[in-house]
Amino acid sequence: MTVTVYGADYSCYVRIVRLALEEKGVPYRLVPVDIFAEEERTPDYLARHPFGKIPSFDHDGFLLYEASAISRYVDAAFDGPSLLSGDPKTIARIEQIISVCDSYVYQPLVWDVYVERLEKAGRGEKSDEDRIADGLDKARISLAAITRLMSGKTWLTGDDITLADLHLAPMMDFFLMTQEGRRMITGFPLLGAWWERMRQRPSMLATPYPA
Ligand SMILES: N[C@@H](CCC(=O)N[C@@H](CS)C(=O)NCC(=O)O)C(=O)O
Repeated sequence: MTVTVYGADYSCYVRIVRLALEEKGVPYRLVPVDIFAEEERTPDYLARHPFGKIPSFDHDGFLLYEASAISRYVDAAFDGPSLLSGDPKTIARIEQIISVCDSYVYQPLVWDVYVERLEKAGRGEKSDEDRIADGLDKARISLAAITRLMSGKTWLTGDDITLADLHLAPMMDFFLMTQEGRRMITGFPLLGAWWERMRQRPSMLATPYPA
């Protein structure tokens, strides 16, 4: 049985898939693909992912792309604790949070705030302050929305960790590397407590972003 993830350890969406594999205890190989390097968008890679993104996934010749499809597949195809179970309302919440992350969390937290504030500065480029301010406004709406959906639970949707937690955590990790992110989360204590639990999960510790 061979499971291969194609992608980079710096990628949020690659990490979502790796977290699912780690939580299920599935051994896998990470084949590095630096998708931002033009020369790595080879015809071979585009055959795995026609939209030229990471991750892509291969389980004994079964090819898949799109992180949420991959992590659902990993959950269903392998033994280990279920990451998508519960009554219909709980499952709907898990699906809702995953969709909220893709639609309203990823762009502001990762691109508008983290990349603009830290990654660009690291490359010696000037940050776009308007974009950061707009990203922070959107981030505040996202954190408030997720806090309301959590409604006092240990993990995002209840007592068990699910694909919803694994989707949000890699985005939150980037956001909380910024000073603005750390300041903002103090206004959302429930989410702050969730992050303290989440960041110490062995799956998170096993998949750190490169320093
Ligand atoms: N919808 C895709 C999103 C994947 C994605 O955006 N990956 C980023 C890295 S975190 C990427 O490949 N970006 C390359 C690009 O946009 O050119 C999924 O769920 O897997």
